[in-house]
Amino acid sequence: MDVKAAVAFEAGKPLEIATVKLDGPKAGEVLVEIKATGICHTDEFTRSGADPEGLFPAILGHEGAGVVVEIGPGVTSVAVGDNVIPLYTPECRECPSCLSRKTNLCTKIRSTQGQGVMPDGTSRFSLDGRKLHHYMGCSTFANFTVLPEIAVAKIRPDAPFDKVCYIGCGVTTGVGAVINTAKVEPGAKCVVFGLGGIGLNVIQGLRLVGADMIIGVDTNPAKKAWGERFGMTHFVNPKEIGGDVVPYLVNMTKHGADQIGGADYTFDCTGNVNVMRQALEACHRGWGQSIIIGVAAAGAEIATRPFQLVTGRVWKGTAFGGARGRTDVPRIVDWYMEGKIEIDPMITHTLPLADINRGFDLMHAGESIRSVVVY
Ligand code: NAD
Ligand code: AHE
Ligand code: ZN
Repeated sequence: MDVKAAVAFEAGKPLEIATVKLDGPKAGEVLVEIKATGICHTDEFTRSGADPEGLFPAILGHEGAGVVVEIGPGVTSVAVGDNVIPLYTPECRECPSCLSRKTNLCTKIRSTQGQGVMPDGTSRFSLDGRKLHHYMGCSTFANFTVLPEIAVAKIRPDAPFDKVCYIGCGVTTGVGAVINTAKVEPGAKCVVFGLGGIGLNVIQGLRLVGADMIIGVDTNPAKKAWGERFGMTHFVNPKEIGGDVVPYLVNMTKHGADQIGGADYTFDCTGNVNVMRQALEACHRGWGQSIIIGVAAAGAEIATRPFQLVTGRVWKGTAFGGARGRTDVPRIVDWYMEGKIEIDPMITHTLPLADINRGFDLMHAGESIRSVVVY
């Protein structure tokens, strides 16, 4: 069938709108009509050429929501007409990782997903006979896409596509990093570095679990008002403090008789390896945990003195907020529908597919939190 897509032909170039060919679902797969998709910084990371796994030409996009319009043989967990959110982290419930209960990183289809193809090794997208790669197993920058049934979460029918698409990545990543990865307890003192589409969701996750001190750090002064909107209690702009941000944060978080400072939990939501080091070193001696969410460019490495870890700080990472998509995503949609978490104010821009490059420009300019393409 013919579908409308934004194609990344080459690294670093704007996406091009094209009518491309999409082959239908095979066994265990579903055809989904994508109704809306967010634009995440990770799409930009790959588009720019910074992603060591990036393949071109490709149809990017991994933060969508839509409707199942056709199912392949053997599909049992979803039916035509179901509303779904595509999952770049699938949940097969039978691979060693799923069965371990220690991680959400299902391995069932990860290798073909990284090669930009479906589990049978083929791409279903083409243009004039030329293969187009799938992206993160989702390719939501097309109005129809094919996904394995283990890579869709069935959601309630009354949830609005143009809002809950954000649960396909940003919301779940931020809120999940707090709940699933860090397991933050009420009363905790926390620091969030980078108040964009992910960091603001970390902040609302911290508010949800009852953290006492929620310090937001961002070099863009406009992010102060944004952080406060979702529960941030203090704001630090590293460019305005006239010194190193680490001792500044340690001093802010001093508590207890010994007056040793440092946060209980810190989160990197920038993808900058220097910030990741600051986030670790701003943790409390003996127990502070720093969670890396940001994705860094090919070749980038993190560093710190081993002393930081010897003295009890913990460095962790999280993908998709540690969420098991088919199980957790429908629950997060419920939280949104019940008013437990906010999404609407973070969706600052809604665009037609034809204007998708504007969404990337707004991200670069720091003007958007989330831009959503509505088909
Ligand atoms: P974004 O561009 O919306 O936000 C980044 C924020 O960081 C901006 O507000 C920016 O001003 C701020 N910033 C930049 N440099 C800074 C510095 N030196 N100190 C403090 N703040 C600084 O991006 P986003 O969509 O929120 O994504 C954030 C990161 O998370 C990206 O690297 C993205 O690829 C990654 N990500 C990871 C996962 C995961 O599963 N691990 C999921 C989604 C996104
Ligand atoms: N391809 C990159 C890795 C990028 C990465 O870490 N992606 C996250 C999701 S970011 C969503 O916005 C992820 O899920 N990682 C787990 C995985 O298996 O990729 C690189 O550096 O190679
Ligand atoms: Zn993302």
